Amino acid sequence: MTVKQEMARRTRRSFLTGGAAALLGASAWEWLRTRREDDGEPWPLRLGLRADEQISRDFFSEARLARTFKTAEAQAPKPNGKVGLDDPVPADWSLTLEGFVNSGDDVTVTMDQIHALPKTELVAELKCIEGWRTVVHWGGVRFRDFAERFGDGPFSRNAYIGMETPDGEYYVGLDLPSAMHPQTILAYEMNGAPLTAEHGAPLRLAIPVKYGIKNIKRIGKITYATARPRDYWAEDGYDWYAGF
Ligand SMILES: Nc1nc2c(c(=O)[nH]1)N[C@H]1C(S)=C(S)[C@@H](COP(=O)(O)O)O[C@H]1N2
Ligand SMILES: [Mo]
Repeated sequence: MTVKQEMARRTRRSFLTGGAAALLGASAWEWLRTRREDDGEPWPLRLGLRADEQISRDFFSEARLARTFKTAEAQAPKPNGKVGLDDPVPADWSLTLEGFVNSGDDVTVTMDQIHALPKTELVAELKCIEGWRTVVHWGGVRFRDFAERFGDGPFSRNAYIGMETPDGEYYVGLDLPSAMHPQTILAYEMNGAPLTAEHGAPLRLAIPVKYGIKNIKRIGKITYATARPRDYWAEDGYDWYAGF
C-alpha cells in the first residue's frame, strides 16, 4: 500500500468513527434539549446531581487513553511541518485567550504563568498521517488545568477550542472533550529539554489521541468558541476529528 492509500484508509476509518460519535453526541444532546420542560428545565436535567455527574463522566471520559511508554523509549521526532513558523520565535511571546472570560475580554498569559501551573509529563506516540510515529516524552501543563486556571467558565460540553500560531498561518480546531482529555497537554518540554523552535517553542500542543496534524506548534492564541473553529488540514479535506 502506498503512503497515500494508507493515509486515505486511516482518514476514512477515523472519519467513520469520529462522524458516528459526533452524530450520536449531537442527537443525544438534541434529545435532551427538546424534552418537555417543567420548571424551565428539560426534565432529564432534573434527575439531579448523580445523573449530571454521569453525563460529565461520559463526556470527559478517561476510558480511551492513548498508549503510554517508558521514558527510556522516547526518541527525537523528525521536525515536520513549518507552517506558521517562518518568523523567529517572538522574544515578547505571550498567549492570547479569546472568549474564555464572561466579559468577552481577551486575556494575555505569559510563559511564567504557565510554568507556575502543575507540571505533567507524558510519554506517548506522535503519529503523523504520513505514516511515521515516534515516542516522545512531553513536559507541560494539562489543557484542563490551564482552562480551570484561566477560563472563567462554565464551559459548555458542546463547545470548541481553537488554537493558532502567532501569525495565524496554522490553526486547529478541537471539540471540548478532546481538549479536556487528561492526556492533552500544552507542552513546553520535549524529551527533558525546552522545546526547540522547529518543534514549536515556546508552547505547543501534545494531543496523543489525535494525529500529528492537531499537535500545533508555537501556539499564539487560544479561543473558546461555540461553533467549530477553522482547521488548517480539515480545510484540505482531512477528517476534522483526526483521531484514531
Ligand atoms: N505550527 C505548525 N504546527 C504543526 C505543523 C505545522 O506545519 N505548523 N505540522 C503538524 C504535523 S503534520 C506534525 S506530524 C507535527 C510534527 O511535530 P514535530 O515537528 O515536533 O515532529 O506537527 C504538527 N504541528
Ligand atoms: Mo504530520
